[in-house]
Amino acid sequence: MPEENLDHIDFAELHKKAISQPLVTNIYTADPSAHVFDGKIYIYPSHDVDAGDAFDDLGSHFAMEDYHILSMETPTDTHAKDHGVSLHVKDVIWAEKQMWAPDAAEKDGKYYLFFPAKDCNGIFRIGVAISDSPTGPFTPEQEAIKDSFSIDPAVFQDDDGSYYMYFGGIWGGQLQRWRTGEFKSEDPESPFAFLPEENEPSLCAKVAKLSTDLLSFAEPVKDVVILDESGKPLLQGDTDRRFFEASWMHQYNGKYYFSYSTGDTHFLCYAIGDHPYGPFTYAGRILNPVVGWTSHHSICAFQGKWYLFYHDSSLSNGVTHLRCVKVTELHYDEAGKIITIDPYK
Ligand code: FUB
Repeated sequence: MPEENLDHIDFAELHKKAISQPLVTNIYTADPSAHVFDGKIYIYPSHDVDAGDAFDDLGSHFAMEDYHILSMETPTDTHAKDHGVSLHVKDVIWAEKQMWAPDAAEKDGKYYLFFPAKDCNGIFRIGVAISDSPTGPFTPEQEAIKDSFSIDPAVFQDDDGSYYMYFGGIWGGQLQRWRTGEFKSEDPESPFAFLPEENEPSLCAKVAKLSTDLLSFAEPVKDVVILDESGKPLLQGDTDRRFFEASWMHQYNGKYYFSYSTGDTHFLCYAIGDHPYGPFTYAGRILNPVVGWTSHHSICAFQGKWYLFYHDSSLSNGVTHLRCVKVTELHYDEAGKIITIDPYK
């Protein structure tokens, strides 16, 4: 992920054109996972910091150490409340660094924070921490979720009360290193080793049903297959459409919408299926590229309207790893297609 050349961007103009503004400005935030708990919006973001690490394709410059939870009375508020540190990496025994994009779920009055971090071997795992409050503080489990790997957990509650975790990310997210079911540690400096060829089916996000206590996988992980219009899996070379990272799942009119980032082509896209496991058929773009290399999101309904929570790097005038979370309304057409959003008018 090369450091971007920002010389061509007029940031004063960009701020004016932005369709929405940062929800908090006291800290840098990213990867917003939004949920409605007890009638209020809670946002579970990454907390971006500048730790001085050099830019690289592995994302070493994303050196986050803790999580802050944000809340809003309604998505039309211009600012969110920052509830302070809810979990720090120093309190997670199994984790060493890089607290990347989290998500949360509620069950029976308890709140579960799911988060990826690198362990002391430099391998991304996914952990879980529990609280009586949606804003924490969260108490982490002693070990990462058994058989978890890679990044970007997104936990979806289905109508029947089952919970599913979607996860994974390529390049720095290490998904390609798990293709055989075991972690490949050779050639550790290259994020491109072990990727499929361009004409092979693309790497898939992963999904697993969670156990009833939400602390483990209830089954072996499965691929989240995305098909093209002719029913064939998207290819690795189809970089405008294939999965890269940042999974999310929501339901609309009885269909399951799996959404994700295309990473190096910077789109948020979605695919529609009839079951939480898919398969899903590619359906289009949700958000065109934002300022900053990464794009990440969540989709959440509130009082009959739908909202896209997303981020860009506008608050830092374009610094890739210093981002800010935002929200905008999202619309569907009559056929259930999401109308593509331009982040700057
Ligand atoms: O915030 C670190 C990483 O950047 C996330 O895990 C990715 O989804 C991307 O947003």
